[in-house]
Amino acid sequence: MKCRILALASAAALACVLAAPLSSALAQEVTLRSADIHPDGYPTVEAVKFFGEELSKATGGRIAVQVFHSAQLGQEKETIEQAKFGVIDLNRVNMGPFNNLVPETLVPALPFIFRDTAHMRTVMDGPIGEEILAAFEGQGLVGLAFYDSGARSFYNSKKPIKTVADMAGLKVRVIQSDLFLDMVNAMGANATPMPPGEVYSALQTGVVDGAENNWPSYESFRHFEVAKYYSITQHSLSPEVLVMSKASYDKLSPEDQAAVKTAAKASVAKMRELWEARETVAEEKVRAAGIEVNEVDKAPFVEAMKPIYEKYAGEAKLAGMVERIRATK
Ligand code: GTR
Repeated sequence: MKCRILALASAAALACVLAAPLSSALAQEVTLRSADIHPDGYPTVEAVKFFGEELSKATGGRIAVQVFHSAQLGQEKETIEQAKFGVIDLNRVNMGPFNNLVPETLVPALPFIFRDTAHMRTVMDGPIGEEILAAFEGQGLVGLAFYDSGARSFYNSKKPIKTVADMAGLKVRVIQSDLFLDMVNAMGANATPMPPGEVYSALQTGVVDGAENNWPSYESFRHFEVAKYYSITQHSLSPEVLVMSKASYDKLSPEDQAAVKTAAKASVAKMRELWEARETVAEEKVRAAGIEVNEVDKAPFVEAMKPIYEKYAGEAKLAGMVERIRATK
């Protein structure tokens, strides 16, 4: 509708005055819906909010992000499906629930693949990280950024795990990933895949004896109340990932797509800051609550993982990635 005929004061001109600013505003404003199972205030939730603020700044307020935290949109397997089909626009999840869908995500989730957090960050910030992000495309997703997730260790309600033999017979909840299932079984325990939202009551009722996670999740899911033996195996540094639905991404102009990628990268540094602070606070909090923590000699656990590497990283492409990660200083 052209608005040069205002002087005529016709009904059409009036409609033009009333409608134009509103309709153009509506046509341009987009709110992207993002899912996270963690509660408000958890570092992943706050990092995605920060991403949204950066994106909003870069687009003059045209694009905003709303984070639906606390599994309001479902557990991770469900929200991955929603993102694939464009029902939601963004999803922050761990590598684990992607393992069965995107083979490249197996590599950073492999047990003991990274020497430490600095090594993990260097790899995920570099060409291997870019290759893994690109691999989401085959699932109707755009990989945007990796976030820290600390180190995952075992905890249970029965006893400290000091040796691989201590794992025998323990019922351990794992992420819904065949890699995690086989990893825990190869250590001699009985793995049970389960969405995170069901773990507290499974621990409480004895459906499982233990699980594995980093300090912030152990604290935030309140698993320390029902599984007080935390054994520092640090067997996985499996990072988090922020993905966007390709259907939603393709609706944006190339400039806005670039703004999404830039804002996502900017949120990585923010996440690292938030994560480090939260790790310390969470560990202090659970220790003060009276949990029992023990150090573990990791070498026998590393040794027990050989068949896992053969099964999950035996194929040439993934084996090559493993080699390149090991060679990364
Ligand atoms: C957390 C991670 C979640 C989820 C959870 C789990 O550390 O942030 O995305 O994967 O672990 O164990 O299911």
